[in-house]
Amino acid sequence: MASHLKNLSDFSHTTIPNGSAFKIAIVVAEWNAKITGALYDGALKTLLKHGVQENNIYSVAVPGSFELTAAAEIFLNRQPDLDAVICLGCVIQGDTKHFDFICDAVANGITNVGIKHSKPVIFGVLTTNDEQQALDRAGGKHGNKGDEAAITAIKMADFATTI
Ligand code: DLZ
Repeated sequence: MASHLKNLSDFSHTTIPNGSAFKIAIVVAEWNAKITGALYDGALKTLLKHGVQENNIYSVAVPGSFELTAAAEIFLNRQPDLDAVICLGCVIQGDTKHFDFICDAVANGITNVGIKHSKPVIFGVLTTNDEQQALDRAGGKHGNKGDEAAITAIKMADFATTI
């Protein structure tokens, strides 16, 4: 059960829970595969580092980031015992409005799937102006957003099962 926090500092730097009890799916978009592959490697390594068992991690690929929403929805329908779904993609700005449509659709779609199933569905989608910005966030100078997505999944799975 939730308890009252003693002071404001309890909000900062919460420890990362042990993930050994959780079943987590990772859905990876194939578009910009060099980048999404690096996000995937980071997410997988981080889940394992925090105790998620290898046989409780389910990985699938979908063609593009637009498909992440449907894949998360299908996953949670077929496997309702999942504790979280991590969606990984990379959308790079081009000359047309495609970027805006995909980013809006996947952000709203992932949000709605999570609410519908009352499960954490994690937005691990890079939305960048160019490839270099994406590389910088997929194991480059700004870290790996796949790692962050994995930590968020564990924290939210813990939240959902202990609140
Ligand atoms: C079509 C398209 C374009 C132009 N750009 C990207 C992108 O930068 N990143 C990405 O993940 N996917 C892209 N796609 C593919 C769409 O996500 C989707 O797969 C197609 O529109 C088919 O539904």
